[in-house]
Amino acid sequence: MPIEEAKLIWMDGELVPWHEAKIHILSHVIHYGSGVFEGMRCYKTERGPAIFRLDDHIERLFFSAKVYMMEIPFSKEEIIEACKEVVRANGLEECYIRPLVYRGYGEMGVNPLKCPVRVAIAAWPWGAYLGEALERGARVVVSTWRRICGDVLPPTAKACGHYMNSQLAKMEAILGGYDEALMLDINGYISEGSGENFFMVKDGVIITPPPEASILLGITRDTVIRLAHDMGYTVVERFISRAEVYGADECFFTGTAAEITPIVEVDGRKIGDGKPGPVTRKLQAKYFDVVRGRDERYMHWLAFV
Ligand code: PPE
Repeated sequence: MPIEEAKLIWMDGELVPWHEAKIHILSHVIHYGSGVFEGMRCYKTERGPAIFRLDDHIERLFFSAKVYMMEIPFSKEEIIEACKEVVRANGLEECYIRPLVYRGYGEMGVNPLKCPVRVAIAAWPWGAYLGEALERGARVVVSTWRRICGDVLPPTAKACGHYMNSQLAKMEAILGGYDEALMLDINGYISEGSGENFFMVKDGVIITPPPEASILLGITRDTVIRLAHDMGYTVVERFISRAEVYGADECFFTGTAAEITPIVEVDGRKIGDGKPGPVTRKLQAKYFDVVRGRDERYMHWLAFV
């Protein structure tokens, strides 16, 4: 998907024109993947544009930075305010927001400790992450690439370099004619997609892999767990085997970018009747109501810009 350009990008405290938001080629992040980032969505609501779970995303950004010993030269409050400012300054109503904390120009070599930590925040309009799959459901294949495990690279940190693992899985899936990859953890249990968490529904129970299955602790995953619970469903976090997925009644992905995307096929096996399932549809509808400020009970998750 080509980027739909906006006007201004926040860099280290200043708004700079889109095409001037540049860094030096010898910046540490470019060579060694030394950055951490977030992805948020801002939705149009009756009371104006609102960023969904902004505080939680910034909390995770600071956690990821801590894992990689990057001291962010701004407070959480300053970053939160900057995210809102970027949306306002670009006059956007619905957009994706990408804060990035990275090691800049200063020294070469693996040791990152003396490279400056810099921050950028961009926002642009971004449609459905998996395209038409949001409606018709995604065709998914289990990847031959295993998800990074915690004693190699900690999957709970959302770090730039970690996405080389996701890219291997994604390319394989796309070149094989599928919409997305489903990765197994190092023990062969279901982990997550290249940029989404995984859920399945069996006999009315909603099941998702636990934090120990090498997943990013997705904020959409947390949202869905809470909404499902409030809707009266039983939600279980436990290890899921590959074959168990083939027998699921429904499956879906969750993510800020992917939102709630139904999965209708895994490894050539139809899931349920091969169409997005009723529980998935109900959760999808509830999710869109919540992010667009149409459900008073969850207004505390909205940060108006
Ligand atoms: N797992 C991975 C590996 C992942 O990248 C994401 C988000 C999730 C789970 C879901 O997390 P959350 O957004 O908090 O519910 N992926 C982001 C980046 C996608 C991209 O291609 O870039 C996103 O959805 O914003």
